[in-house]
Formats: sequence, structure tokens, C-alpha cells
Amino acid sequence: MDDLRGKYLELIAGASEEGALEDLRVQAVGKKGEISLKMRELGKMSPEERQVAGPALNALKDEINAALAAKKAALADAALNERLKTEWLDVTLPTRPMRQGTIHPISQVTEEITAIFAEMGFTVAEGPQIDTDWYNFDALNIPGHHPARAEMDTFYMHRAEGDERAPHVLRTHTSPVQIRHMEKNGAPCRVIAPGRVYRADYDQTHTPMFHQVEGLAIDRDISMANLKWVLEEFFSAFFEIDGIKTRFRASHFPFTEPSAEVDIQCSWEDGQLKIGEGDGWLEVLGSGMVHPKVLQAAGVNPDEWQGFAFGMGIDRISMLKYGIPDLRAFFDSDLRWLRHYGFASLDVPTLHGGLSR
Ligand code: 2NL
Repeated sequence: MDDLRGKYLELIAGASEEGALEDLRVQAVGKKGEISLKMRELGKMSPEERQVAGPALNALKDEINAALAAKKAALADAALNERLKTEWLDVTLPTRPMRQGTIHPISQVTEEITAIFAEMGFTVAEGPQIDTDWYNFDALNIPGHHPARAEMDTFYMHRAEGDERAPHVLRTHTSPVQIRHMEKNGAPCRVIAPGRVYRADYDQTHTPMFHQVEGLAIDRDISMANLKWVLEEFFSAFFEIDGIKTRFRASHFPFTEPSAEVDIQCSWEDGQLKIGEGDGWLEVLGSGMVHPKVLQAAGVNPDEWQGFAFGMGIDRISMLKYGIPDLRAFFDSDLRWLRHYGFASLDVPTLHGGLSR
């Protein structure tokens, strides 16, 4: 029995592939294998002999099986290691410049806006694109009869007959994100809320989905002067023109008081628009001091806190900055258009690196 053990353990140790191992298994413990044949001889033994030889043979069989299994696992490990040596990838290699995909101008501009406001201490707030009419309208001091709530402009989610839950809408601005932000974090705060918004409107200058960025700064003594500085700082950085002039015109929004529409300086020459020079004006933004009722609705005490807010269309200022003539082309997914107006995927906007290189 010791001879058998010695012979098979040596053969198993020397096997170099799974097939050889299987042959050895058949040869040793298979139906007609050497050890199996020995087991058949047990019948011819005396009971005393059998009591010794039986357990010893079983133990030998177990030992051989264990050695086969261990060797099989070791061979599989070795085979895997061999394969891994040929199938590897150096993830530290520089990427090749991407020629297929490009970053959409809206994504690029959103990143640019975020980088500029981040420098001024604003963080980005996010929220749902489907929200209740309370967050989208009531909290913003837009009453039930206000034309902005009319079915015509707002996409209302379908509700089954008798559904008692609050009506939900596709957000018509990103203000509800800021209401939620104030509700959760309180004052003081400085945030921007960029994102998709929806209005039932479609023509040359309107698409039913478009992009907006709103900004909000709440503290004990924030004023219109702070608003003006922040916006001028933003426009100079965004259009990469020092000392760009802005003009504030009195306006009206339900959620701000006072309210102002903001124009930037521009010139029109031979049908060519130039920003930051000349004596023309271009409307780009709505803004004002947050209405006390809006602060109240968001759980911020208007006797203690005040601040400014603004809202701006991202699509329009993208067109202005990058000379894109047609709004609707933004959403056509036309690869030739994207190759022309898109940005290299690694061209991340930073203020130190130049926003839009
Ligand atoms: C426009 C006007 C505006 C705001 C948006 C706002 C948000 C909160 C409170 C108060 Cl939470 N106001 N947002 C304020 C003024 C104008 O957008 O013409 N946007 C394109």
C-alpha cells in the first residue's frame, strides 16, 4: 500500500496538465483502477485482515483524491496566471485624443458656469425634474391663478381619476431645487442650480426642454450691490472680456422684490454681434431680492435673512459665446453638428487653464 501511495503521489506531483491528471485518476481510483482492484480483494481476506486493510485502503483512496484535487487547483491557478501575463492593460498610458465623441456645448457651458461660481464660493445644488406644484409654484409666490401655471405652459403629470396626491409637474425652472436646498440647509447659503427645465412651447426660439441656471445667495446683509458685483464678475469671466458692463432694468417676478432684468453691453456691426463693446444692450438674465414670502415658504426667517436670486438661460448664452445660430440644432443629435460645435472630452474648463480653450 505504501508503494501505491508513493507511486501515485509522485506521479500526481509531476503531472503538468489537466488531461494527464485525469488519466492518473482513472488509473488509480477509477472503476478498474489499481486501488479499486485492491479493494475488491478485501472479500478474499479473513475478517481480521479486512478490519485493518479496509480502512487503510479507504484512507489511501481519500488521500489520492485530495492530492488530485489540490494539483488540479494548482494547475488551474498556473494556467490563469499564464493567461493574465498576456491579457493585460496599462491603465497609466495616456489616452488617444477622442475623435468619435465630443462634449455637447451645453455640458461645456454648464461646467464653465460652475467653475466661475465655484470660485466665488457657490456650490451646485441638484433636485428632481418632476416636482410637486407646491415646490414649483406656490413656494415661489406664484398663485393658483397665475398664467405661468396654466396648462398651456406647464407639463402636468397625468393623474388617475380620484388620485388625491399633490399634482406633479415637469419643473418649469430650477427654483424648486433652491427651495429644497434652503428647506434642508437653512441660511446662510450660496448655491447655483443648473439643469433641465420644461415648458410647453416650441418655435424658432423655444424648445419644450431647455437649460437654466439659477443662483441664490442668502445671508444677513446681502444686497443688490452684491448681486451686481457677482453678475459682472461672472460675465467678464464667462465671455473672457475684462470689465464688461451690465444694465439693470426694473422688472417684475413674483419671487423677487425688487426685481431686475439684466442686459450686457454689445455692438451690432454688419450683422456681427460683439459682446462687451459698443452701445447696444442684450438681455441675458432675470434677478432680484428674494421675496420674503419665498424665504418663509422655504423655512428661512425673513426678519433675519435676505438675499438675491437670479435665473439665466444656458442655451441662449451658449449660442452667444460660441456663435451657434440655431437653438433647435442643440437637440438634433446630429453628429456632424456635434463634431463642429462640440468640445474635446478632456478639455475640462478651469479658470486658471482658460475656460474654453
Ligand atoms: C428669468 C428669471 C429668475 C429667480 C429666477 C429665484 C429663486 C428662488 C427665489 C427667488 Cl428660490 N428667485 N429665482 C429670481 C429672479 C429671476 O429668473 O428670466 N430667468 C430666465
